[in-house]
Amino acid sequence: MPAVDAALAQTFVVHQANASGSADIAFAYGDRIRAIATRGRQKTDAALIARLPRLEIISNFGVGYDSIDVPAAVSRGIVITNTPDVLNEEVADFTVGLLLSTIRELPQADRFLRDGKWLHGAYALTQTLRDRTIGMVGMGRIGQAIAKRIAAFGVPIVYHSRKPQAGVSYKYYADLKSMASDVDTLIAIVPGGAATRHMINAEILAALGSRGIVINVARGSVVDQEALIEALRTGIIHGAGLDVFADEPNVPSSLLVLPNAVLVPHVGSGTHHTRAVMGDLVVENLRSWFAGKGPVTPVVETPWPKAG
Ligand code: NAP
Ligand code: 8YV
Repeated sequence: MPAVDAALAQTFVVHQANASGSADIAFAYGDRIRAIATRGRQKTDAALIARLPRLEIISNFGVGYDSIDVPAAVSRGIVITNTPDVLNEEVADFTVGLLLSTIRELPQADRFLRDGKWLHGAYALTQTLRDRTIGMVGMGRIGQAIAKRIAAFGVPIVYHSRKPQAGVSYKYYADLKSMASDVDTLIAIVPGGAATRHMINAEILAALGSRGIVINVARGSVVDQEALIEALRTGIIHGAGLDVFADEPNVPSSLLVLPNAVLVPHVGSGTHHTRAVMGDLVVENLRSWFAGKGPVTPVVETPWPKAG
C-alpha cells in the first residue's frame, strides 16, 4: 500500500521487490537487509531467509503468515510479526455477507436481473439460513467474531478446532467429520499451512451432504479444491462461497463455470479502513523493534520477550 511504503520510507532505507519476487534485492542488498515487510502474496521461504544474514524481523501484512517459512526464521532467531485483531470485525462482517450471498444467491440474482431475465419470470426460490446449523472450522479471534454475528440471526452454531476454546460455550467437536455429519454449513477460518492442508476433503464434503454449503475465508489450502469442484458439480453438496483459492490469483475454469459457487478475490479484509490499520501495525512492529522495544504483535512461534 502506498501509505505503508511512505511510512516505512520515513524511518528506513527501503528496497522494493519487483513483481517477479525478491531475488534481485536479495542479490544486490542481501548483506544489509535487517527487516522484511511483506504480505501473503509473496513467499518468504527458507532460500530467501538464507540469503539475508543480518535479517532480524519479518513484519507480515495480514494475520495469516503461512507464506513465511516459520521454522527457517525460528532457527535463526528471527522474529515474525502479523496483524491480529485489527481485522476481526471486518472479516467477520464480510463472512456473514458471503454466507448470505451464497445461500440466497445474491450475485446470481443480480446477474439474472441485469441479463433482462426478470422480464420473463421471477427468480427461482433459494435455500435459506433459517433451517441451518453452522459448523465453524476454527473458533479463534475471527471465528468468534463470526459466531457472535451468526448467533444474532438465531441460528445454531457448533465448532471444531484442535482443542476446546476457553470461554466458548458452543458445542465442541474434536472430530471434523462428526461435526460435518451433524451440520449442513461449514465456515472455514483456521490458519493455512501443513497442519490444515485439505482438512475439508471429499470425505468431509460427503459427510456434509447434499444441502451442504461451504464458506472458505481461511486459506485455499484448507479445502481440497478439486474435491470441492467435484462435489459442487455432482450435487454432493449444494453450494460454496469462496474468498480464497488454492493458487491465487489463478482460479480454474472448472470452478468459474459452476453456477452454485460465489467467488470473490481474497477481499475479506479489503476496505480502506481495515487495510490502513493493518498497514500501521506492520510499520509499528518494525519501528518498535528497531527502537529496541521489541515487536508489538509477535506470532506464537516467536514470542517476545523470549522464554527463559
Ligand atoms: P486464530 O485466532 O489463531 O484462530 C485460529 C483457529 O483455528 C483457532 O480456533 C484454532 O484452534 C484453530 N486451528 C488452528 N490450527 C488448527 C488445526 N490444525 N485444526 C483445527 N483447528 C485449528 O486466528 P484468526 O485471527 O482467527 O485467523 C484465522 C485465519 O483466517 C488466518 O490465519 C488467515 O489464514 C485467515 N484469514 C483470512 C482472511 C481473508 O481475507 N480471507 C482475513 C483474515 C484472516 P486450536 O489452536 O485449538 O486448534
Ligand atoms: C490479507 C488475510 O488481505 O490477514 C490475512 O490473513 O488473508 C488478509 O487480511 C492478506 O494477508 C494480505 O495479503
